[in-house]
Amino acid sequence: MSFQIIRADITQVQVDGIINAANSSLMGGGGVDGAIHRAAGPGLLEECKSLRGCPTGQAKATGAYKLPAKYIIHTVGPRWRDGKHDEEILLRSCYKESLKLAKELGLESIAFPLISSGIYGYPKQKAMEVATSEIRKFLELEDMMVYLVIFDRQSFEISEKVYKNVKKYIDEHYVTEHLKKDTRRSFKKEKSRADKDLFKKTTFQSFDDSYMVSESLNQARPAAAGQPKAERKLDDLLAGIEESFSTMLLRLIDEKGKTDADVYKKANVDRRLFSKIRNDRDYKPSKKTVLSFAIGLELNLDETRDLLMKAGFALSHSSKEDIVVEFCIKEGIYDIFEVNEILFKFDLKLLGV
Ligand code: AR6
Repeated sequence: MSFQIIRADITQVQVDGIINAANSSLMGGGGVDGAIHRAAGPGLLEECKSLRGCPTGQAKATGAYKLPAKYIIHTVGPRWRDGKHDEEILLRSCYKESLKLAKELGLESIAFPLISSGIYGYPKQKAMEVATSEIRKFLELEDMMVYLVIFDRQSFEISEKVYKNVKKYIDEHYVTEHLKKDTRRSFKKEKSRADKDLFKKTTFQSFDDSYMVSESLNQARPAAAGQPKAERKLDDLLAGIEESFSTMLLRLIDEKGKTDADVYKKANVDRRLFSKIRNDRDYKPSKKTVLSFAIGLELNLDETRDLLMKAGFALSHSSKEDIVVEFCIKEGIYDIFEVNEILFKFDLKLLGV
């Protein structure tokens, strides 16, 4: 394997080259820079002085002194301002330049911290995307062992208890490849049973309730005045069936008393994507996007299934991502970064766009 994300203190990782998230003076600082200087000893600062700084997005190498490595590559990440000041270009450049230098130095293994994601304030998820995409791009052409070292407890650590519970939940629910067909068949059966139940339930309820409560749609709507009850409820039912993903999403936002921005931010979905969905009644989202909204809207499992169904998807027990999201919803974990931490911990695809 040539790329691994690990959780460790970078000064303890046994590699040929350690990348330092430095500042442009190269004179040491806090965070990982401080830790590397402390572990390497004063000789490092002496050599850094002779380098006379380093511009943002560039990289320079020194010896590793007391660290168990051959070199330290110092790179200067951008400070995050608002994402509109070339932060991404500069951060990508840090990875590109460090990887290029490591190759020139003939290093076979290197370890990166998550550059700029600490004191420089680059949003961690975005920093992670930049790091992983640049490292992967490099490894498509080159042969090197690259570690991305995640250290920060607050953003990526999940408690042992949560880890055990998620693992147990996955073990209990994960359906392996050879069982998939059966699941699909039973899903179809379940779905047609659910459809029949929904029909029974709504027709039955429509005659004696003043609220039509559809278990599948999981919503309660007040009856409109001046319309015969049964007719009203049939209208509601048909409206429910015809509702598209986009319409249902917007309705849920209203019903939950949230603003659009609350929801797409909480779902970690890009504003432009959200406005596309808002403007296109028939927008076909990816499953990941639907699940991100389910978390952003704090939907329960039934609501999540309904929203997925509107987009032509279902929660599947042959997908570990789905099982983890199901676990989080059941446990009321609606912080998308927490959900992503768990997904990350299990080496699964993260939510959000
Ligand atoms: N091992 C691995 N990762 C670490 C370690 C460690 N020992 N310590 C911190 N991290 P930061 P920046 C993580 O703040 O954002 C310095 O003062 C940390 O959790 O070290 O690029 C420099 O001199 C975070 O995820 O670097 C600059 O002035 C990541 O490393 C400025 O900070 C980067 O956090 C650079 O800020």
